[in-house]
Amino acid sequence: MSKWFPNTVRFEGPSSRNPFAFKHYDADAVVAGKAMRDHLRFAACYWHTMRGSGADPFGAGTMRTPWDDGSDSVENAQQRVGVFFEFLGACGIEKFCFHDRDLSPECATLAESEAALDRVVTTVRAEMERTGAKLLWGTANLFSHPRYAHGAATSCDPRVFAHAAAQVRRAMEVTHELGGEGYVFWGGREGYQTLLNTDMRREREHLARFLHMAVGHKRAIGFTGQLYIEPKPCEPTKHQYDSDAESCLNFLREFDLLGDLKLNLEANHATLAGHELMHELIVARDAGALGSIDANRGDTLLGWDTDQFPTDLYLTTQVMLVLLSMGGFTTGGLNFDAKRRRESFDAEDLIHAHAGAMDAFARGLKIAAAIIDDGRLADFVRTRYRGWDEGLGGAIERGEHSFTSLDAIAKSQGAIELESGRQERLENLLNEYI
Ligand code: XUL
Ligand code: CO
Repeated sequence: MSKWFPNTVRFEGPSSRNPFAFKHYDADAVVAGKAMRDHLRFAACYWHTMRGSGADPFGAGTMRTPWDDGSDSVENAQQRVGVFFEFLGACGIEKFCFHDRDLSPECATLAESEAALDRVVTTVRAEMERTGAKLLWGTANLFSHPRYAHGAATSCDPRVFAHAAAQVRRAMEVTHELGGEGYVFWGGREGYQTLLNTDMRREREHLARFLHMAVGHKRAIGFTGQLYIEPKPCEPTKHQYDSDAESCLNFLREFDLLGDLKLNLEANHATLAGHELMHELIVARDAGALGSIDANRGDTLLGWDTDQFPTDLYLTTQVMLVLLSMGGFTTGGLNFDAKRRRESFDAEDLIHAHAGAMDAFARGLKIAAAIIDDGRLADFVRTRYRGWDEGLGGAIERGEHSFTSLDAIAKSQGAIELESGRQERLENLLNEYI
């Protein structure tokens, strides 16, 4: 039993009223031909879970972390790692994600920071071996330190580009050493606050150059994990170059990187971009680039990245509908890039937050599988587009028509009578299962 997390969450079924039990997530239960754990591939993130203090722009941290002595020592960092793996075990989470600088402190020089990281990674490796937990992806923090004020790969100062390259180099090696299945690029400060001081063409080219170097280094060290880019439109900068799924795909195509990077899509980032997460997922899926998901949500009344735990069954159902439609994750997973509210400061709140989100996704999985099994939703869409399967539509799709030939058809085909889109009926169908 864990000292800090004495309640181990296990599956008790939908009638359980135990706040420390799963009502729906039963890791071994088979849904749509696969165990739930293999569909959902849950991961906890180190940054919010272990390093989130609860501080906000108006107030200090509130989280109670009695295991943490508050210092920047390597020993304290190692102690935290042990607590994190206890937490994973208590919650039944089998994967995790980290930034280099969440794990270990930033020191006076790059070499010292690397040495500190190596020591903490030794503890991480030992804990992974002890518990069997796996690394979903790693990343480097290229946004917190003041040197990144103007960006990292897109900084106006090439010395910053070099520092960022060195940091990613080591973070990628550590990810590889720990058997990570992926590596993420999120461009926290890769954007601008004002175009008056910004050479956007150059900055985007530099970002592409940086990513090509990352691909080169990945090959050089024999890392076979998947590289991802994580779209977000803004915050901290006014505009980020990786704004949304479509702009990332355009960027990757423009700079010949689409074969090497997939997308890691985050729910709250989609909201900030003015999209539904389902839209982002479908854009990526249709380009063969849906890699992984940062599972969280925003708040409709707060227009910023609140990173709340996902508990909305409509959201989890939509995610699982798209995931099942593409046959599920390969290297990716559902990483809870989510933090407790500032007012939920007890260690046990970490458990409630993650367990509830896992249950919400387990229900989303069961609901989506049932909707697919039912078949009416897919049938409706198929029938709606049936005009394109043969005859006129088939010929247009095959490229057999021109404006001239269609002009003749349009003039002779008579009045067009449309069929209803039946949105409300389809929403009711979803509710039959939710
Ligand atoms: C920030 C965010 C990051 C990335 C990894 O909004 O989502 O935590 O997931 O750098
Ligand atoms: Co994220």
